[in-house]
Amino acid sequence: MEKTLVLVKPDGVQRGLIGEVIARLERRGLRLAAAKFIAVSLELAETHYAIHKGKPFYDGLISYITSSPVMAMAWEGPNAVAAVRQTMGATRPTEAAPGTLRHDFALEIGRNLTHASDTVENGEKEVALWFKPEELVDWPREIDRWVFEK
Ligand code: IDP
Ligand code: MG
Repeated sequence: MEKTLVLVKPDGVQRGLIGEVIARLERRGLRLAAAKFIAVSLELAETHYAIHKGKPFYDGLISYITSSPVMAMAWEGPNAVAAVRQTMGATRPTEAAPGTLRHDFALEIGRNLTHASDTVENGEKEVALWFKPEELVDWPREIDRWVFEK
């Protein structure tokens, strides 16, 4: 099953929006596969955001993500990566579509509430970076056949 990494970033945690993010993903029909509430180490932050190293916002991004705990989750389902990106909305909240999390709860690109993997390949890599294999729960959900066609 396709998996994607979701982080409720420090602003979402501080603002009490963990439940809102989870509720929207649950309602969409995605299935939770793993979750943990953690303080992000500098090492993990730098590995996770390695692709952005050298960009003007990199230092601010690293201090943002390590400033307060995050809620890290793996969600799964058919087209999970695309579905979650769509539910999050565009990176810049003022460009995010109404009804998306970033539109509904954020204003600034540097405080945009969530992270979600951007490709299927990165979904696999990021889930493996944030979770040990034994932390992933493979479970049959009673309603799966009413949400997943196959
Ligand atoms: P994404 O989170 O939508 O995948 P990316 O381009 O991968 O967006 O950027 C990672 C994160 O870096 C963004 O979510 C945002 O928090 C931060 N970021 C990206 N561009 C800027 C910027 O121009 N200023 C401040 N922060 C930025
Ligand atoms: Mg990204």
